[in-house]
Order: sequence, then structure tokens, then C-alpha cells
Amino acid sequence: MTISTSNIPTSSIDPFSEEYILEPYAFHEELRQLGPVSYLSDLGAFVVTQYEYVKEVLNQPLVFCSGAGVGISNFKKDPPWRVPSLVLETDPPDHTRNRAIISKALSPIALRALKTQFEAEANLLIDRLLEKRNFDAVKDLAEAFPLKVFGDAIGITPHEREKAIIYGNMVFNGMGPKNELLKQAMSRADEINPWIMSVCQRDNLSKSGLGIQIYDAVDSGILTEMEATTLVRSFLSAGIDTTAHAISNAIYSFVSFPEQWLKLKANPQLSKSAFEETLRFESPFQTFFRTTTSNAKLGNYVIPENEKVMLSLGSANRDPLQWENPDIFDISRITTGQLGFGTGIHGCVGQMLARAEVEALLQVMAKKVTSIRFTGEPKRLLHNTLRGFESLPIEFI
Ligand code: OVV
Repeated sequence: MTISTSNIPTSSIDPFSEEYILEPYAFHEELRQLGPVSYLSDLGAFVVTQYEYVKEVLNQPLVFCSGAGVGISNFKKDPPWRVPSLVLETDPPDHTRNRAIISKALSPIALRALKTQFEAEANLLIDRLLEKRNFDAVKDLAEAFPLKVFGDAIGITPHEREKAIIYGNMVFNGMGPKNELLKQAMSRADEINPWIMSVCQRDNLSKSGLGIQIYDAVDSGILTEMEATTLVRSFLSAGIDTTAHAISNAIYSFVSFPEQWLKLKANPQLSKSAFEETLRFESPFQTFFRTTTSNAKLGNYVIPENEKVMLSLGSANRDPLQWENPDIFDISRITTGQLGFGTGIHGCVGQMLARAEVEALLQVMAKKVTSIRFTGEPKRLLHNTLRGFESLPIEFI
């Protein structure tokens, strides 16, 4: 069989068009039909949408690297807008060292203690929202919960914490092309950039949170003070908006599939698989990019060196070759292998913490909330990377 760079199918689909962002699934299907990889002529990048090949790319981190950025921009050609992440936008051996430092802070013992706090806060929040009855599930629930519990877990100051949402928006919209969404997200960069670096400094972190533990690596001579600050920043870049949109997407999915809500209420233990199914069905982190470090074989094709490759996790998670009835939200399905957290050496390092948060919340909701309904039109978020909602007006009874 011939292996060639020239016969890769081309598509004029623009994954950053408003149409695609709002409803990507038919476009995913069209791209999956084209084969393991296609070239997006408008974007000037390759795209991988089939489950098998998204996974294959993620499992070859040296051929498909992260050090040149995981957005559309190639750091070798365009300077990054922020100090690059020491874990997301880096490759072994630096990545290995830095990830191990974060992993250590997220130990199973630390998570066990946090779980109790998450449950207590979930109870408080859901009680308050049941009393309020009508509210915006995005601001008042999906954002409020991780801002409180994750912010406390990391140990950042409660003062102006909502700015972390704005920062997350910069990070994730910043992975897209220089479109209106990116410009809009970056409009407060001059204020938000120094703010985020300041909250991540040693002296501004609580003595009992996970953030300050990163500075142990400075004390043992492994990291510089600035590197530790940048690593703490990763917690806040990756851990708030993503979880918030996962919560919004779970609520939206339960209202859209009411029989699944009844299933969860009948068995709150299903909150674990409900969260996994939400990540599969409406993956908050829809896409990221890799950069080829050499000619890179994929199926019977070869992607040339130093090219950007877009990976569609959202598409892989609905690939009919992998999933039965992929467009149905079913919390009792076996979700093993869903790629919402990525996989391989860059697979989400905070996934156990995210699970502890959302499972606690869904369990409390299943026990305390009888019914959820929309009281207005849900407004989808226009965003370069994240799938979620701008607002979800709902009623809790
Ligand atoms: C997984 C993720 C997303 C966004 C930012 C970062 C990580 C980071 O390390 O900065």
C-alpha cells in the first residue's frame, strides 16, 4: 500500500465558524467519513476525528508534540501570548518532572479529605438554590461550585475569584485562531495576566491548600520560584472553566433526556457514570492541537513535519465505530475509554479531583432536587475550544 503526504483528503469545513461551534456533530460525521486525517484548507491545519486515530495521536507524544503549543498557533513561528504552561505546553523530559510535582499534590489521601468538603459545599449550594428556585445554572451553579470548592482546594484568595473564569476563557479561546472570540477574550489581558500570576505566588496562597505544596519543589531545589508560580497557574487554567462547563452540560443533558434524570434519582450512585457520560456526550474540552516533530504516519497517510494537527475529542467521543447510539445520552452505558480527559502522558492530571467535585454535586442534586426545567431559552457559548453554555435559566423544585 502506498503511503503519501499528497493524497490526504482536503475539506473546507471551518471548525471555528459560528455554525460549527454551535452544532459540530454533523461536521464531525463528515470529517470522520473522510478517513483518519484530513487537511482543513481554510485553517491550514490537519484534523483527526475518528476515535481510533485521536487515541493513536495522543499515544505518540514525541511525534505529535505539545511543546509548540496545543492551540492552532505554532510557538516556533508565533510567540505565545503567555509564559507557556510547564505541563500542558511541554514535552518530556521537562513535562515528566513537572507533571510528577503536580501529581504528588493530587494524591489519593489529599483527594479523600477534599471529597468530604465537596459534599458539604454541594449540600449548602443545592439547598440555597432550591430555596431560590429560579436561577441561572451557569453562573449560580456551574461556575459558583468549582470557584468555591476548587478555589478553596488550591488555596487562592476568595477576593475577586471570578477573575479565574475570565482567565480560563483567555486560555481556551487563546487556543483558536485570531478571530473575534479570541480578541474578545483577550480584551482584559493587561489586567488579568498580572492578577493570575499574583494569586499563584507563594505568599498569596493559603498554608493548607494544594497550591502551596508545589513550592516544596522549590525548597528541595527542583524548581525555581517562578516555575512554581507557573505550575500553580496550571491548576487555575485547567481546573475551573472545564469543570464549570461539564456541570452545565450535565444539567442540559438531564433536561433534554428526562428519563435519565429519573434514572439518576432512582439510583444516585449513578452520578459517577453520569459524569463520564456527560464528558463523552458533550465534551467540554472539544479540541486541542499537536505539532508533528517529523513526518508522521497516520493510517496510510503521512503528515509532514512541523504541521499543526487538530484533535477532535468531541468527535472521537461520538464515533459510531466506537460507541453504540453515540448521539444518545445514557448514564448507564459503559463509558470506559471516553476521551474527554484526553489520554496518554498528557491525560488530565486533575481528573480524579474533577470527578470528586462533580460526583458530589450530582449525588446531592439527585437526592434533593425533584425536577429541573428550563424557564427560558438556553444560550450556547460561542467559544474556540470549550463546549458549554452562556446561560441556562432553570427552575429547581
Ligand atoms: C489542561 C490545561 C488546559 C489549559 C491550561 C493548562 C492546562 C495549563 O497548564 O496552563
